[in-house]
Amino acid sequence: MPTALVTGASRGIGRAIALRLAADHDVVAVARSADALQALARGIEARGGRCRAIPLDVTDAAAVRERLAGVEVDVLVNNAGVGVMKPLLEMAPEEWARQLDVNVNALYHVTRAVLPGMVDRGRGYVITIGSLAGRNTFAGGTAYTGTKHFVIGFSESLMLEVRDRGVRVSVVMPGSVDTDFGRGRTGAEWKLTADEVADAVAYLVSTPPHALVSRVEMRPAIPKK
Ligand code: NJP
Repeated sequence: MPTALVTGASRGIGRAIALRLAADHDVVAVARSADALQALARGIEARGGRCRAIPLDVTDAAAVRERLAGVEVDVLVNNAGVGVMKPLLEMAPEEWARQLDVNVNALYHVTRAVLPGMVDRGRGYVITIGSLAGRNTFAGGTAYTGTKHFVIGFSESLMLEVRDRGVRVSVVMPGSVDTDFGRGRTGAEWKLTADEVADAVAYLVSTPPHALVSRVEMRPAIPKK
């Protein structure tokens, strides 16, 4: 069974991706909330799957190196992310730094930890959850949209670096998804669901090794009410 490591698997989109990939992968679930990860692991195991919970702050470079050392990963889903939507003039230094640390710097820490193994084995898949905010802008988005623009540059450059070494790289860019992210869950029918984003990830993983869908943009298809 191949192994899929999902960051931010304690809730929201990451949890949905972990549950979806568990049907045909051993899951390695990463986030800071140990209890939520244990609950996820129990849920996956109750369905006959396998899940290893690794409580970890992905912004802690040393901890990422130490905890992920020796973990063989076939599919990495860089999903952990935070968003503080407020004007620059109101944004505290900690809010700015946290968004860059989780959405940008952690991509280096986590990907750098597992990519060498993929390259050595000549196969692997790195999927990063970006956002339509990675090509749009809005007031209140200086940090968040900036980080998600970065995600596209990161993902598509990495794709060109490793695609001829058997490793595929894709970015999934959803619009609004009904999770606890940012301003929080609304139950609004027009929003995408976390399961729909998980479907897109599962689709990418299911594509044949010689085919690479490197960018997926997805948006709600029903109008806002
Ligand atoms: O967010 P949420 P989503 N170390 O808040 C984890 C993008 N996106 O699922 O550590 C490790 O429910 C946190 O775990 P914990 C978005 O930019 C979303 O909606 O236990 N993990 C939790 O599992 C992000 O990249 C929307 O608190 C850390 C997870 O991240 C991805 O989708 C739209 C961490 C966040 O769960 C998932 O967002 C869009 C750390 N330091 C893109 N800090 C949307 N929801 O509308 C956080 O276009 N996490």
